[in-house]
Amino acid sequence: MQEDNLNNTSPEQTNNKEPAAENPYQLLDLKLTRVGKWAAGVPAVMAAMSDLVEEKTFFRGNRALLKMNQFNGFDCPSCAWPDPDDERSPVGEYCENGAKALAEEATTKKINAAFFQANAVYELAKLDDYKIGKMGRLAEPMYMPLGGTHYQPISWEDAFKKIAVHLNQLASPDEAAFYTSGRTSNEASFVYQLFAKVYGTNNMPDCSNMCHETSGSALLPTIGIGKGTVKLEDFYDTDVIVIIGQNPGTNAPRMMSALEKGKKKGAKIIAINPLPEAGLMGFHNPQQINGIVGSGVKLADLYLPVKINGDMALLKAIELLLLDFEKKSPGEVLDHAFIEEKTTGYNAFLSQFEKYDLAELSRQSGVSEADIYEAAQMMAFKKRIIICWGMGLTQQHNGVALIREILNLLLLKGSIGKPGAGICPVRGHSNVQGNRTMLIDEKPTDEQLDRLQDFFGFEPPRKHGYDVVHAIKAMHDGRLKVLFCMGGNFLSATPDTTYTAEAMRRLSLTVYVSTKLNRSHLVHGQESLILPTLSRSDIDLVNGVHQFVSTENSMGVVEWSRGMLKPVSEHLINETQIVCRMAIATLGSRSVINWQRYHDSYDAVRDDIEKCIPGFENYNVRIRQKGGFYLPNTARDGIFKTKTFGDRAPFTLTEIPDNTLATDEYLMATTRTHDQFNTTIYGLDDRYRGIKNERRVIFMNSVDIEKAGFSPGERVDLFNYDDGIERIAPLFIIVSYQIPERNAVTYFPETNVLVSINNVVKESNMPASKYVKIKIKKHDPTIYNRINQVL
Ligand SMILES: Nc1nc2c(c(=O)[nH]1)N[C@H]1C(S)=C(S)[C@@H](COP(=O)(O)OP(=O)(O)OC[C@H]3O[C@@H](n4cnc5c(=O)[nH]c(N)nc54)[C@H](O)[C@@H]3O)O[C@H]1N2
Ligand SMILES: Nc1nc2c(c(=O)[nH]1)N[C@H]1C(S)=C(S)[C@@H](COP(=O)(O)OP(=O)(O)OC[C@H]3O[C@@H](n4cnc5c(=O)[nH]c(N)nc54)[C@H](O)[C@@H]3O)O[C@H]1N2
Ligand SMILES: [Mo]
Repeated sequence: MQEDNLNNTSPEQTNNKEPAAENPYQLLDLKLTRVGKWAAGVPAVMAAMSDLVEEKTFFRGNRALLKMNQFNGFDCPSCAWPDPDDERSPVGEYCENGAKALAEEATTKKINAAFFQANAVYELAKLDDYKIGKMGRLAEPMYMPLGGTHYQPISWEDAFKKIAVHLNQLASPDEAAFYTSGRTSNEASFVYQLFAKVYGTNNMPDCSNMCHETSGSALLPTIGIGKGTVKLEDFYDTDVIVIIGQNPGTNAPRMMSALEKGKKKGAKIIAINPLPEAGLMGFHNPQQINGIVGSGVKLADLYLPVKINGDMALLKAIELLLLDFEKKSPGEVLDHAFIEEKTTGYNAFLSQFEKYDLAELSRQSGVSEADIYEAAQMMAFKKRIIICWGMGLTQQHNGVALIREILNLLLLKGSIGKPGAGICPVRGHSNVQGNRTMLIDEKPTDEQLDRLQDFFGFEPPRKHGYDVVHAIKAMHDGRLKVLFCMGGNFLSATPDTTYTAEAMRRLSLTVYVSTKLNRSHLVHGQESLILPTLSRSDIDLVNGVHQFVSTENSMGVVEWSRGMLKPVSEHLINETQIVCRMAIATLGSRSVINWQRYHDSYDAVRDDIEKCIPGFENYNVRIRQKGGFYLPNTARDGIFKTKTFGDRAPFTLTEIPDNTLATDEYLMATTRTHDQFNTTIYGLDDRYRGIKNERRVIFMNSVDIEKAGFSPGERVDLFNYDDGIERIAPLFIIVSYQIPERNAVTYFPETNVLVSINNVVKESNMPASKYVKIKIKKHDPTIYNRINQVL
């Protein structure tokens, strides 16, 4: 390993016997720059290009960029924002962060057996995630034997045999779990879930369990579908767009073009966020020359600086005012015909407002009465409202209730299920929505299972399986023994890092199908396999035929995707083939399914998806049509087919949470920088928030900094005490920022160590990683001794 890599190791972590589960506790060299008021523009173009140069893939990468998100190209591996149905920019239908994602996988650097022979896992774990990711693409299958210190090469054949031996010796199939991150294609996902079910378990935790599970839990019982209802074109002709708990400038940058277009047609934008994110405030469209050099467009007409978890009070305050306006202008604010015909529970909903008072709601939300009034005014006499949300809501302990409150608001206005109106949960991973549609779900419904049973003639397991949080607990107490991961970075993405690392080390086998090395490979089970695979931009040849896969975006469009880069190694095989070969090795003659047929052709997979999942009629024909096809969405058409409420959407009664903090406590949200994709760290800056070259920062309000006797730039340690356990994240730098008092923001995965495994969202069981109670103390250089004790 190179010298400079070792220099980044913190001495304290080298004392541990196990490979470090966390990034080195070491600071880089923080520089503060101006906080951005605009997103994209020239710096974004420059940043995108510089990542390609750094990854030594400029020409390869640029050629690929021109194909990304084009009708005949491949789907961007970054976010799930849809591509325009009609025209696509010939210069490039991508954004800065899409280009970074591509640079990350298009790199020609690779790591193979010689690399693993030269570097013990223990040594690799001393590097930070940024350096680990920059090592290059995984180039051949690797195996860690029991008690081993180095991964060693293994043939594909032997790797599948090892998996088969482990899976077949378990006392029950429920001792294995099959995780999915959200990049896996529809074809691979379908085959993967089918394998798990034929093998005998519904233990299919997935990244949704940390992402939009909350949205699904809120919506499925209330509108009959767990997805959003709007299309891209709805943004182009609407009255009001609300963006709450989401940072589009960084995490869905192509959404900005849609917002710009809507805005030009007269839509007003309201942004609700504890941070004044650059991407909410303004936008320079890098795809238009005047956007690169000109003054850009102002986006948010109104910015509401809500406190962390103050959203419930804010939403109720807006509703209170709407009801008040309605009294003054009867029939002009609420849509009574809609309420009468399509909803239920209106009277009970109304009666709760007797107990609410605007001044109190304003105090609880942190937003001034005047601002709340303005927001309510902007919506009161408009009929078409779109509400978008992201992790700022779904990762709150009351996230399900929050999303139902959004629905309450739209039901009052009759603003769902018609053009220019509705809900838009902005999905994360590029095919996370497709994974669910393909039945990657720990709680499949009986109808879904019946269809599989009828078509394939096997009896799928009916018992619900483990989600992410349940899986970690089951690993910890020995109920799970094998964890198979289709992509992702299970250790770093999940909460309570110390606990989760313990849990993972107890497994008898961990298997990772991955494109890049990450920390989960280093904190592994007793035996471990790394299976390298093709990425979305790679050419996927099966029996000499250039294959394409399909994905579903955030708005339910299924579209094809065909890679065009030469793979970095001849040892890479695609995810579908990995599953089929694992199935053949594990199930042998026990299986009624012809895995070889799927192995040899994605068309065969699509033919069978069509038979088992509604909405995919004529899949192989329609997927070849320009732009793909929309999946059916009853709620979009204004039909709410719910189990409990018939054809009506219910108003839900929700509570305002009590967010009282102890005098030295703060409420912390963990979030993303502009330079990462989840646990993949592209760079060490967070340009729009004015941070350069550091990730161990904590954003605090200047009043809090002063009250606590700290100063900006000071080094502190962070603590969480949920469940009576001390959790420590050492060595962070205070950055004074425009954030509500008693709130703090840090980046994940570094602060996942502070999120208790029991701090979950009610009903969806997601980690509440944007609602973490912390204490902040001056940095104590002896703190590391205490961490070692905890470990
Ligand atoms: N470049 C890039 N793109 C990505 C990703 C990435 O990591 N990098 N990740 C992908 C994935 S998997 C996902 S799920 C999405 C995530 O995209 P987002 O949903 O935008 O996720 P975050 O950045 O975690 O946080 C969103 C916002 O929530 C705000 N927030 C925090 N607490 C609260 C609160 O109590 N109330 C309100 N109203 N707001 C709050 C934060 O200030 C932040 O602006 O992006 C996807 N796209
Ligand atoms: N504290 C905190 N924790 C969070 C969040 C938060 O906001 N705060 N956000 C949560 C959210 S929204 C999500 S979605 C999860 C994300 O959790 P994951 O999806 O598990 O994590 P990623 O970092 O996206 O996974 C990155 C890894 O995926 C592999 N990979 C990339 N592309 C491919 C591919 O095409 N095929 C295969 N097989 N592997 C590939 C690479 O090896 C890479 O290292 O994290 C969650 N964790
Ligand atoms: Mo996500």
